[in-house]
Amino acid sequence: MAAPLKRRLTVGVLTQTYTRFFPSTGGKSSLNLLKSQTLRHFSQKQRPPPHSWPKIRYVAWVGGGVAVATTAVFLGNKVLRQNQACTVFAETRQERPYFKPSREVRVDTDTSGLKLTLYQFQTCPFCCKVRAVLDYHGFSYDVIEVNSVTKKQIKWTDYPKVPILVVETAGAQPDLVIKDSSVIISVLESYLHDRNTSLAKYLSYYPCLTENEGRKKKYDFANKYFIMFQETTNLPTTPESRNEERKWRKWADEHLVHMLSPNAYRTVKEALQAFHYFSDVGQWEQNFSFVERQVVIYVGAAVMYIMGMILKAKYNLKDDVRQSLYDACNEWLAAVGKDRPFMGGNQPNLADLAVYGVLNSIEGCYAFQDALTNTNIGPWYNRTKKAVQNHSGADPHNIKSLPSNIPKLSDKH
Ligand SMILES: N[C@@H](CCC(=O)N[C@@H](CS)C(=O)NCC(=O)O)C(=O)O
Repeated sequence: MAAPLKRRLTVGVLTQTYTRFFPSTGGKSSLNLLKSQTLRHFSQKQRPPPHSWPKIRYVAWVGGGVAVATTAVFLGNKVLRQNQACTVFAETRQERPYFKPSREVRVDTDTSGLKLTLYQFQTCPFCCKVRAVLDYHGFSYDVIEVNSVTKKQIKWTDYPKVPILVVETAGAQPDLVIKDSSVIISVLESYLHDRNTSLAKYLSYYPCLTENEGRKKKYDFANKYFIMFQETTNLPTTPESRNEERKWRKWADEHLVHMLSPNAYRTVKEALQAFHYFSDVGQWEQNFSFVERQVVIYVGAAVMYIMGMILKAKYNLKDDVRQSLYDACNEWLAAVGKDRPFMGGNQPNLADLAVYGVLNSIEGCYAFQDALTNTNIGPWYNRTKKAVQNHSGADPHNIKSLPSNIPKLSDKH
C-alpha cells in the first residue's frame, strides 16, 4: 500500500474512533486537555500551603481510581471494537440461501465481469443511493427485495440492515459481502478507478466498527466516504473537490435523510399514500403474500406516522416539516451553485448521486411533489436522473478491457 494511503487510513480510523470517544475535546487528547486545564488552574492560583498536600494526594488517588473505574465501565459498554462478525467480508455461498431475484437489471455495455446482487428495500434511501451509483456506472445486477418485517432474505448474515451487496467471485472463493451504502459506493468507485487492486482489498480499507448500545449493536465503517486511490498522481479530481464530495455525501446521510420520514408520513393520509406507493414500486404484490402486504401497508403507515412525529422532534425539524425539506433542497442547490450543472461539474459526482438517491426514495410521495413546486430542485434532479438512467458514468470505466486477474461471470462453476 502506498505510504500516503496508509497514512490516510490510519488517520481516518483514528479520527473516527477518537471523535466518538471524546466528542467534545475538539481533537485534543482528553488526557492532555485535562493536563493543560489542571496546569492552568495551578499556575493561576497560588501554590497550596504544605499541610494540604496529603489531603490533595488522597483526593487525587480516590479521584483517579473513580476515573479509571468509570473509564473501564464506559469502554466496556461503548468501546468501538473490531467485531469479527461484522468485518467478515467473505461469506460462503452455502450460508446464503437462494432467493429468486425480484428484478434483474441488465446493461448491455457492462463488461465489469462482476456478478452483483443487491439486497434492498426498494424505497430505502440508502438502497436508492446504491442503485443510483450502480445504474450511473452501468452495472448489471440482481435485486432481492427484503421483507421489511421478517427480513428472512438477510437472515444468513449478522448484519441487520440493507443495503447489502454480494459480489460473487470465481470458483470456490467465498463471495464478497459489502455492507453499508457508503462503503458499497466507495468500494465500487475505488475499484472502477483502478481495477488492478481487488475488490476484497478495497473492502479491507473500510473496517467495520460496532458500538454496543444496551442490547442493540450500532454499526459504522471507518473511511466510508473516502475513495481509495492507489497512487497520488494523475488523480481525476482535486483535493478540494474530493473534500466537497465527501462533505455532501455525509450531509445526504446525516441531514437530508432525516427530512424524509417526517415529510413522507406527515399525516395519516400521506403515510398511507406513501406505503401504497412503496408497495407499487417495490412490487410487493409479486414478492409478498396479500396478508403480508396489508400488514406492512397499514401497520407500517400507522407506525411510521408516529415515527415521523418522533423524528421531527429528534432532528429539530420546523413546525411545518415541509419547510425543513425545502431548506435542505435550497442548501444543496446553493452548494452546487449556478455555474455548474452538477456538483461534480459536467457529470454528477458521488455527492450528486447521494442527494439524488435520497430524494428519489420519496419521488412518488406528496412531499417530493411539494418540493418540486416550492423549490428549484427540479432541473438539477431531472438532469441527475437522466444521467443515472442513461448510465452516463459507464463510459469510459466499463468499456476498459479487464486485467486478467479479474474473475469473469463465465468463470463461475
Ligand atoms: N448506514 C447504513 C444505514 C442503512 C439503514 O439504516 N437501512 C435501513 C433501511 S432504510 C434498515 O435496514 N433498517 C432495518 C433495521 O435497522 O433493522 C447505510 O448507509 O447503508
